[in-house]
Amino acid sequence: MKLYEFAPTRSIRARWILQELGVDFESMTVNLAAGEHRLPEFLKMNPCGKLPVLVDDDLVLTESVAIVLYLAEKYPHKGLIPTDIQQRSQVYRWLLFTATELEQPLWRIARHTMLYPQHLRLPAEVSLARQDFIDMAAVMEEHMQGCQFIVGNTVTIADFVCAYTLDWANEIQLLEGCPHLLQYMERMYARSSAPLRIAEALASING
Ligand SMILES: N[C@@H](CCC(=O)N[C@@H](CS)C(=O)NCC(=O)O)C(=O)O
Repeated sequence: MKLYEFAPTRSIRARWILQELGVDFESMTVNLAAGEHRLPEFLKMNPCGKLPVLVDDDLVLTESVAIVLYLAEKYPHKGLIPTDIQQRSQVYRWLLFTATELEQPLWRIARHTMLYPQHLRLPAEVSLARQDFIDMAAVMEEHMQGCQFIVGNTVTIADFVCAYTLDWANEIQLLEGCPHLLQYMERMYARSSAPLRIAEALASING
């Protein structure tokens, strides 16, 4: 298997599952800072020009959450996705909640603070997105009270995807009102299989 990745990005989600599964994989760095994701060879794999991409034999898979689901289903004996259909539906729920309700506000903030050209950035979008995140994080904060994992009593893929997303939020001081989420995220990153935190990954590419 090959993972096309760049350290401080959503490719952390895929790397985390691969490390947790203990699966051998080849890391293919695509340097976003150098624009390698816009080269024709990369665009043939992912026409969106985004990371991560997982290649497994003749499967070329994009979308971090799809990659995570694929890996958990490929190695069912590792138990990262429940076999019980109701428990599994809760994993789907929290994966989608994370990708739509938590990550999207974070992405809007990133676009309007760093990614869009200066003249297109809207400060009001940043304030709105921060509040959208805070409102949805409060729901998860409540859910996590007294819980070690998001679904049931064992770790699932929902935990890895969510912990990475909470680390992203923490980078921009959005977890200050969520002590349970902060503790949970730090507990997840204390696992021996955990990847670099975003700040560490950023430091690794900046030398
Ligand atoms: N929904 C996609 C989003 C992927 C994405 O936006 N990746 C970013 C890095 S975190 C990227 O490659 N950005 C390059 C660009 O947008 O030009 C996923 O979860 O895989």
